[in-house]
Amino acid sequence: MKSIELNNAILTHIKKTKEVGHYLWERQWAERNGGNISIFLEDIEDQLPKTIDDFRYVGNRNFPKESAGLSFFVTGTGERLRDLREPEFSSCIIRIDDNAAGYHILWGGQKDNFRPTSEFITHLKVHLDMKKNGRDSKAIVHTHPIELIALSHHPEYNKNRYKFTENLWKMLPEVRAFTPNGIDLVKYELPGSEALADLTVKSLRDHDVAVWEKHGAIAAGKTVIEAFDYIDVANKGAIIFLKCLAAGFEPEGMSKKQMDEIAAIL
Ligand code: 2HA
Ligand code: ZN
Repeated sequence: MKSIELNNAILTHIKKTKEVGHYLWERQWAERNGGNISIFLEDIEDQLPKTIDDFRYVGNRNFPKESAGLSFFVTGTGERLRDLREPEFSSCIIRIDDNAAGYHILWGGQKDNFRPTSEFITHLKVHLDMKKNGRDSKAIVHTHPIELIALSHHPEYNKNRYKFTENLWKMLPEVRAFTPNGIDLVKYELPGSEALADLTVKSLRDHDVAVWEKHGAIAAGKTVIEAFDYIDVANKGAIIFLKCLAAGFEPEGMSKKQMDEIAAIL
């Protein structure tokens, strides 16, 4: 199968993606094929051979028109993030064609019927929105963090997006400081759907983490490590919150004054 040579920048991205895949598995946030990762490779154009017609092509897609010609590193559907030890089998680099009607697989995906993640439409729409808004967050991580998901089942707190962030921020100064734009709760939608993609785009415009009700969390960062960190910090808030509830008391939480003090030094 034809494949491009990877430059150092892409090799570094893949190394960090493997590192994060390992963390997700260790955390039990990546059961079976749970979770997916993508990176917008804005600068790959100069790596491409003159003609890419003889690279594997997958058509009959209907991507947003603005995605024409863009390239992405993305994990595969049905693939285990723990298998990122062998990324050429479980992930790929694709370039969307000039009509946004399909893509060429430029590297990886070395398996029959390999396809990018089932959540690709969400990844793609978030990448396009970040690009449009001049945001420098080119890496996206979706995973299944246990405590954030558990809290999204809470019959009271899953009704109030503001309370959701507030409760997590109040658990630990670090949560307030390192998710300064908050942790949003996105109402349940079918995994892989356009509806979920559209709600996620809106949510990540002004939050650091979007929690998908009863499903998982997604964040974007300059690197996959930064995207992972947002979710990790948010989940720490959920761990503390749930531990207090499990011990039989509602956590007191930091006061408004204490939180405002932190906000003032950010
Ligand atoms: O990759 O996590 O949301 C499988 C999923 C779907
Ligand atoms: Zn998922």
